[in-house]
Amino acid sequence: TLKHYKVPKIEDMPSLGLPIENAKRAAAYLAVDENLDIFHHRIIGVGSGSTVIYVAERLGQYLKDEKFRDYVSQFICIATGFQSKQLIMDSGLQYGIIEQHPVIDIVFDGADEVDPNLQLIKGGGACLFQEKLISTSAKTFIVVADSSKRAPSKLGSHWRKGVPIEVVPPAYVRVRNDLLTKVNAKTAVLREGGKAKAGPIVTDNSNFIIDADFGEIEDPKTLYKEIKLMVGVVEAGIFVDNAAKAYFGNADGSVEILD
Ligand code: ABF
Repeated sequence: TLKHYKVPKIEDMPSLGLPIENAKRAAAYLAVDENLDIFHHRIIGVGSGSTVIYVAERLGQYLKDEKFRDYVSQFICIATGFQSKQLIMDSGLQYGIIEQHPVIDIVFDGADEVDPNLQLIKGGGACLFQEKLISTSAKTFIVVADSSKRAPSKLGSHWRKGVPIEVVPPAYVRVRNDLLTKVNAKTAVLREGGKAKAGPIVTDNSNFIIDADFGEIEDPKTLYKEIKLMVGVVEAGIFVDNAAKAYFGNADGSVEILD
């Protein structure tokens, strides 16, 4: 269900003057305010992307607030990649590793596309493996995004870059062929790196990313299983079954909540 707009009561929410940043910040702040149980949660997952920056910012504000400091300073924050590890440390929060904390109380992460059933495409930032590991290790997984990420109906109708798939490097040609011939991808492209396009992007796990376009995806769960079974595939950026809620921010600071 999609609930009505809510305007977050955030006194200290500065306006950056950039509508998209206001949208991301509103979603992130409200998601944290409504879902983080400061007194009982202890292991917190911090995802990747530009919206999660504001999740870390909000956690940092709680850390500075003397009413909450004693609790928030005890949080152990688990990252989904290099960027989120930096965010955690820059906010003054304690960083921990999933090997030591395999059960996470709550995770906040972004998405590239969210359908009305809370199914997601993720991995535009190439962190999908750790995002999958952490979101499926969390008791509660909350998505934060700007409202452009909302797919009106089926996944694949909206995010034009296809499904990101992490592959072990020597298998990339094989996986690309399998995607085209076995699961009818329209295109399957090795993601190239950086501005200079100097070779493939290399993930935090030293793997490559293939972006496979399927157009509108009829059955995300089945497609996910088919891709996962391909030799050389580490993870696919289709997330089904585990997001509890999604917060979509708008430029005016209002937020839509899907749960
Ligand atoms: C991560 O960052 C990804 O799975 C997704 O690709 C991206 C979303 O980023 P943003 O919040 O910048 O739109 O969460």
